[in-house]
Amino acid sequence: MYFEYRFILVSGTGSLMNRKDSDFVGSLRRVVGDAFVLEDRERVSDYLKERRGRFTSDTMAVVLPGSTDEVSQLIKLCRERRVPMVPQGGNTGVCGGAVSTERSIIVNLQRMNRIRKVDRLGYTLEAEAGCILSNLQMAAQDKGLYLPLSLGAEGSCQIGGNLSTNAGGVNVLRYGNARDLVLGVEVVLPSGEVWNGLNALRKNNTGYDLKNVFIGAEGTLGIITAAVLKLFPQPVHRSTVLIAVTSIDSAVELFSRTRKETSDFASSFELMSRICVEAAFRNIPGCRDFFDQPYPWYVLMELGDSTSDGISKQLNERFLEHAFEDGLIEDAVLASSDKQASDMWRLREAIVEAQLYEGKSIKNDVSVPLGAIKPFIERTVAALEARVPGARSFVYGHIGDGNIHFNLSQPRDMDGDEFFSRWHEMTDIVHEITDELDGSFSAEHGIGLLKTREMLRYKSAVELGLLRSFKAALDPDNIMNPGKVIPPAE
Ligand code: FAD
Ligand code: 2HG
Ligand code: ZN
Repeated sequence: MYFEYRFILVSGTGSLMNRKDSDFVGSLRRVVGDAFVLEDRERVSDYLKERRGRFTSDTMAVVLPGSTDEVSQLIKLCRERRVPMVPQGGNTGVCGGAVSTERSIIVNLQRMNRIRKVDRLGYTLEAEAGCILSNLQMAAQDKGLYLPLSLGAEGSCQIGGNLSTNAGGVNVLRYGNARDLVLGVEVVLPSGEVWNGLNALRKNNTGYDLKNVFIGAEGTLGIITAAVLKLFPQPVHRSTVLIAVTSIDSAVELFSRTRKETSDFASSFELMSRICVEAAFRNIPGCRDFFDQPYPWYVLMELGDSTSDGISKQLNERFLEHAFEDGLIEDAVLASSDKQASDMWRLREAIVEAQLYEGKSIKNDVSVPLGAIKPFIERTVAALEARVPGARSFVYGHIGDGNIHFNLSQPRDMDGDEFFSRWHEMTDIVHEITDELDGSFSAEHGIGLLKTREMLRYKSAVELGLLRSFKAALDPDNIMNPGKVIPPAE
């Protein structure tokens, strides 16, 4: 047994740590250097934050390695001493995947932030896992290229975290999610061995596609230390439009039409319900209405191209004209400047923060086939209203991908803790309807600690068995982000 229950007070931290823990932390210091092992409670507090206030996080130490070799040495030490480790990027994940226990160490990749190469001819970028997503976008842009992965947290999330959660975002429609943007990865396995899978090839048909085992694994199978990403031509012309519609049917029909009429040029097709934009107007400075009357639903659509003449605007105008003629659109504002387009995006992205001001919230991130979006929303709103009268459904999301964020805010007259005590009752309603409509209970945010219960419920025994065998084969000592993604056997 590794832990010895003779506690000492670690100077200046206010936390209790036994002698062996402190020897262990000393060995971590020898790998990365004293400055890069954080124990002081104040300094570690940011790494322990959990956005939803749903889980409590603690740690023996936060370790900041500077190279793949240091990650490898850290893992070997942890394996030898059976100390669990929690890989961490920008800590913006929303499913508790980067939450740690007091006997685990957090390995945050922030120092591994070198962009190794931007290949203008091959349209690829190679970077270390700790690079902030928006820095990679800018590095591509500096070379006239485009990294399409884009999400509200892009100023603080790391590419390693994006790949580990297989993040989606607002451009999935045209460019795919994080998984689709990866050509190669470098991973340090739970054995400490380094797998260098950093190829930049578009075609490499040599057996199992191992990189995909690590993408979306949420740090349970190893630590991603670098990746080669696909780049695209930088869209130099964009056409952004905010459309008001009266029904979900119209929004879905519009989406189907835009694919054909704009020749699949749409990169984003986002849905927002009135309650979401009202919360943004109320709570987030600078958000304003673009129409002179309220509408129940809004669609934010963007087209982009890199042709010399710029065809997006023309395609968009023609599409809108036809849709008006056919009575699918109530009103629309076509952005006439970059500023107006970014104000429209600000409104969309403000919804996440705006909901924080509306009391406690329970978030669901589901996907259903496009034809099932309307019945999904209608059935779920009705079932929830019947079960928890007054619960407010914030419905928005990436409907071009069939991905709905069905977020509930506490009834105005209900205590927040009472609302939270009914968490499973409400999420079960959402997930049962999703399942009946052949959807997924987690479309883009992953599983983390938050949805292991759903894994047990909705994944078949065969699938759970496969997941457990992967985990056991790669991480027999269960030191790599234990408790996340894979539910314990019943
Ligand atoms: P973290 O939160 O630090 O970690 C997430 C998981 O990945 C954890 O399990 C962690 O252990 C693991 N991990 C992190 N780095 C590594 C690594 N190098 N190797 C192995 N495992 C690792 N998500 C979407 O999909 N679409 C959105 O549109 C979207 N919008 C968002 C908007 C806001 C405002 C916020 C706060 C979040 C949003 N998210 C969205 C959630 C999204 O999953 C994360 O923002 C992002 O992908 C996580 O990256 P991170 O670096 O913060 O990872
Ligand atoms: C978005 O689409 C993100 O804005 C975050 O996926 C959603 O926090 C959320 O519910
Ligand atoms: Zn989203």
